[in-house]
Amino acid sequence: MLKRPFFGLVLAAAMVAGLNACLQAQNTPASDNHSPPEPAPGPSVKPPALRSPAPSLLPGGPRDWKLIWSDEFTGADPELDSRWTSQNGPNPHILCSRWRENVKMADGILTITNRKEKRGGQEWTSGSIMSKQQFLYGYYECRYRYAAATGTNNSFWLMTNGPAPKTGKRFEIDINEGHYPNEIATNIHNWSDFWEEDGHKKHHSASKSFRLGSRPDFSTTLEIPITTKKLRLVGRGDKTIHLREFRAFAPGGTYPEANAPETSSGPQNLVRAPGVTITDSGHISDKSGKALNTKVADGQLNSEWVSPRTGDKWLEFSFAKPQSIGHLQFLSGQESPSGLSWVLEDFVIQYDKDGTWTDLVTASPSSGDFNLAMEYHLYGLEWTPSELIFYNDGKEIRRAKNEFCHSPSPVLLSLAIMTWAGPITPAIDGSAMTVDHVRVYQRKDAP
Ligand SMILES: [Ca+2]
Repeated sequence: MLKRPFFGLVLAAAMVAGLNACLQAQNTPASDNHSPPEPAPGPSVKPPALRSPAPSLLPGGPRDWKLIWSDEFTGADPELDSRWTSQNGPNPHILCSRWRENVKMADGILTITNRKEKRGGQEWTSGSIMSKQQFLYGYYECRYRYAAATGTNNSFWLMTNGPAPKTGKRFEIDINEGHYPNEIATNIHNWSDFWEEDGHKKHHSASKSFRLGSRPDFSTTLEIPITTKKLRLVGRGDKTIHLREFRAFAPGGTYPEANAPETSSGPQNLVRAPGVTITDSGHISDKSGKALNTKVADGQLNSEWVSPRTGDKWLEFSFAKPQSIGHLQFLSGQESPSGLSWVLEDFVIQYDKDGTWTDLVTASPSSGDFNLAMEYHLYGLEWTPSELIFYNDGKEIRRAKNEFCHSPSPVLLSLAIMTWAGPITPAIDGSAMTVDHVRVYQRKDAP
């Protein structure tokens, strides 16, 4: 998310401090701990009454883990500065400067607020904090709620800070860069090795994002644009795909809404450019027996490609030469007098990266309208010498090889305003990311 580490200070990991002795995470029954507050037992508790902490969801269960650090945000606001360092200054690569004044600890919740105000040479303000302690392998968990506005990046992340690591590389692990209303984005960056390409400084990163819930209109702006000759959409599960239009755009500029027609003045849909070949795994043909896959790229929102119900279901776009792509979108489903059906909710978008199909976006069906700003959810990472395993509400969502993340890192909680998190609107003003807890565990048998 950040181009450079934004703090110059180096903080050695001291002995474990800040361990919240009252935390009995594993033994606390699951509950929505925000209504109503429960008084903690015992005569020594002073008001305000402590809420019962929400339980952690540890990989394989609590038995194998010990808590080594946590913040439940139960103290008074000034105490935050004993455990965290706040950013205070502008961020040229995003749309906001970030300040301690935008961060508040009260009643067991950390609140980071976005404001429309000119400060630090930018039009918006927000906040970002970094733990003073650093940690290595273990399980990292944060329970939080997104700011309820598009264009906001609600992140829980790790990044090396200080001198170059003795082992591995400088790295950034985005456990979640959350985007309202329903996107979870994970990323692993190598910040040691760079090269020049098309006049831009590049680095290795491996991102994967997830959409919860289902909508007929899907769109995503890629944090890091890709360059590829091939792109494909793969449907999963036994459900016919009705794909009405698929669009890929070059990075930058203003993209149309996925459920709105293209305009002649807008950016060019790269899959409709001359020289693009569209193939598919099979399709339900029209009466004349003609292939219908070109209907996903004919500029018409009501003409569609219909896949068979079972078997492989994919649609592939091959470009005549490599294309730089910064935004993807599609419109699925079929509208009838009885409503919308056949919304594509279980799919992967992949691109050809050096001859291998590589996942860009994964979506899975889930019930209801997902709004990650409405409820608190758990975002977790198990970091081992060999793997990085990402979790959402205790469910594994991504597993990647750990190729270079082998040195201690602080924990960061950051809110940002940025175009690749969605449209920038006045709704951002006053919106807030709220954090209930952040915890770091180690395996009991860790060396
Ligand atoms: Ca169409």
